[in-house]
Amino acid sequence: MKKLLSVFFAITLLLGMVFSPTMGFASNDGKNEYLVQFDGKIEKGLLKAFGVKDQEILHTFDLLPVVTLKLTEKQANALVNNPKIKYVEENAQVQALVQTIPWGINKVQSQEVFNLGYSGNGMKVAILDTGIDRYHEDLFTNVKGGFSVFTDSANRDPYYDGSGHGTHVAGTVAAVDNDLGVLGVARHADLYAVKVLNNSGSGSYEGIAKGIEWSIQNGMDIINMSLGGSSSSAILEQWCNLAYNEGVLVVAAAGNSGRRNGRGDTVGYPAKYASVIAVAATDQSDNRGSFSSTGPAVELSAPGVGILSTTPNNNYASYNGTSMASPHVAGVAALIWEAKPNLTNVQLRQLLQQTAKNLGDSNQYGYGLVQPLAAIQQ
Ligand SMILES: [Ca+2]
Repeated sequence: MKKLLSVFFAITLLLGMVFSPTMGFASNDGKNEYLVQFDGKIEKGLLKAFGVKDQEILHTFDLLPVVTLKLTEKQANALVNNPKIKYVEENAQVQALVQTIPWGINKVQSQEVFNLGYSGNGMKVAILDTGIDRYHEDLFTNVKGGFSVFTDSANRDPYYDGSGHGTHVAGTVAAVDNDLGVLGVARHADLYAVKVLNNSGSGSYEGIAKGIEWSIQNGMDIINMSLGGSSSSAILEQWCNLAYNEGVLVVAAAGNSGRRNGRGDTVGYPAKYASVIAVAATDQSDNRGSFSSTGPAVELSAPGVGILSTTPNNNYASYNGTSMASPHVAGVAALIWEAKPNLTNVQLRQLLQQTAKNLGDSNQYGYGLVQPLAAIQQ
């Protein structure tokens, strides 16, 4: 029987942010603002001949023969064809390019660690998920490779993410530091799209095993699995153990089956295996997300409520889930490992535990919130 897994998210799509393209200044008299450059000196008489009134000459520049004019499209087209006019350009609106830093990035001390000189350089992080949109404006410089376990035409491309889940997870690990979009925890880490879930967010234990095998064979440092199922598999556990014994740090979402009262053992697989770090989700006040799975296997906590990150086609959205928490830990691990390259994966894991901020009930929070600053300074 093929056991089906599903992604640990899908609770709420809080908001979609689309950065709109630039627009000209439109006005209600059918005229728009244009920048007009003369070939030679400014000739206001020429403008008058084209029907431009004095009050429609909005500005005259000093250093170049350029004027700002209010023109109809017809006037603009006519001016373009005059030999005394060099350029006619619409005065396009320039938008301030702004990069939003999602709250979770500061919560896990990414900027403080960056200021010490660490940003995940040289660390290879495999995102075992629905694929990564490698053409995303805020990811493409960091996506360095990929592999799909599927052979059908809809799912065989690891860089096609029909779900958006994998692209979101990837952005939390390593969205690029530029003037747009968001910022990842480890802004210079290398991302690898290992597509083990199809465009509907489903996959099999066999597929995950293939993804883990690829990750080992291709020298991945960290595996992030923001996925899981409720049934155990001895074979999947062996694959996780194999990766761990080969020196890979294996991080997974604890699951979104938590009860509101925080009781019970609801951690899914593979997070529940001893070789895998199970990550719980917290909010901005360091409280457990009410959905976050609980139990003795929970090892670390990270932001997972209202997490803004990348989604396909240059979009951004805010999701909830332990799927969003796990990549915060994967990113933090990349930062620490870059700073302390001689640590084994077992030592790195111990350091993550020892330096986490205690948040209370270990069944809900494990050792607590990951805090790389103390780990790096230790
Ligand atoms: Ca960015």
